[in-house]
Amino acid sequence: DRLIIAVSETYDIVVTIPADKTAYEFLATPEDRTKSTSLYIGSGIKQLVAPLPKLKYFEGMKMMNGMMKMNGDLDDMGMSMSLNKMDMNVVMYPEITGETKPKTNTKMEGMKMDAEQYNANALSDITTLNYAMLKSPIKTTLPENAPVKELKFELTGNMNRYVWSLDNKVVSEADKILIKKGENVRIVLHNNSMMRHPMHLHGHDFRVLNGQGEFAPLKNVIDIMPMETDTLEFNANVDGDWFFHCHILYHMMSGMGRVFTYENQPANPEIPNPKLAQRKLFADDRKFHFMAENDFATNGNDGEAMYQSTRWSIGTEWRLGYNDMHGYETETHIGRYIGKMQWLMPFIGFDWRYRRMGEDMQERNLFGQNNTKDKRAVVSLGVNYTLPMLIVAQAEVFTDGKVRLQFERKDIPVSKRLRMSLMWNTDKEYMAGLRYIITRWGSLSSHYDSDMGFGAGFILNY
Ligand SMILES: [Cu+2]
Repeated sequence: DRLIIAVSETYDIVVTIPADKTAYEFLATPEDRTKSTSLYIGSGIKQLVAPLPKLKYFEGMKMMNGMMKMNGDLDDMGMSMSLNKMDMNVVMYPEITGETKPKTNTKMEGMKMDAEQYNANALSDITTLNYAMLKSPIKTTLPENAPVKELKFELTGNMNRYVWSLDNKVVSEADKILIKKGENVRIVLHNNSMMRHPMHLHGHDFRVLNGQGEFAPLKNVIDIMPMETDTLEFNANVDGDWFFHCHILYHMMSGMGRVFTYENQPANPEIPNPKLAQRKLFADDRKFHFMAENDFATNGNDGEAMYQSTRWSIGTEWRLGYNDMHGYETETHIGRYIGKMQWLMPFIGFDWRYRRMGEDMQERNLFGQNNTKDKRAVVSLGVNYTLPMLIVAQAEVFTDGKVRLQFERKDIPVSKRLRMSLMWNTDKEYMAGLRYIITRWGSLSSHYDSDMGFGAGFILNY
């Protein structure tokens, strides 16, 4: 059997030890399967478990690429998923779907492919335990006749920018959720993001409505897979401000949570300064993060640095040639991401360039505008829009009257380690590049660039 335990989830498991002089291996491994630990249950001859095979990450990436609809919502193909019964990640688990392509299992015949291709228990003889199988040994029903408050949350996020939220709002952008003492609170959660989120509520155990009726299990963490909808309920019976959040700490820090608070409750003596406490909580998702990379190439240095938060972006790109003819160029954009999917980013920009062209050389852009100045320092207004296939379209108007349209797609996965980038703009500049990822922080690169020609180098990234 397999049991997938989410971050911060806890289980007490009762194991029956067979009385046949055999020690059975109990193997635990993190989800990325890089390490493992085992203990042996029973005494006698050790019965070993085969180590779990490596995940098929590339299959997982292809699966995720097919999941999103044009408006950014996830496409559940008409399956109503809940309680971990279907798991898109099975495409990455070789023990379920085989080493290379999905196993053609006799069990599959006659089943509707769409609905069952992610049902681990239909695909394999291994049993994958899920929430629908949990049952409380005692009745867990809530007080009858209590008023019911229903709350709905959509788990939202942006894989590209690593923004995580509820209903597209981070903690510091949302109000506290007011609940009344005595009422039964029902929470419906739908995961419209591409990652699993173990949602955790402080101060209460909630019932997971999993089809077990009066014996619904009590938990305080529920792991919700992409496209799943789950319903929880609890009786509001403990005063306080209680954090409800994704327990993947990176997601929590980026703002995936809410504070539940009781109406008209007495002041909490443990929080003498509520304003300060709130400011500290909000500081988490208001933090900026820094990224930078530079390609040390035979034809120059090519790089960028970004300083970004949930909504804001300050970014600089540079191209520094090794001589005046190639020139030196930087573009800085300060913008704000707009909308649920953050596909739109209006920005103000600052461009600076120095180069020395030959005396008779003139450049003309696609709109017939001349481009003669060797020194150029201009301010701009512009907008980025992310098109399908993650192509970023950029329109920019500069203070010297120039207009530029640009299309760029970075990081096209060609194979596991090979990435391609393409760029073209109306200044008739273009670039095509390949990078081969060696480690997390370094890649080999080669690119062709209309300004600086062919180059090969090494990209360092932070
Ligand atoms: Cu999360």
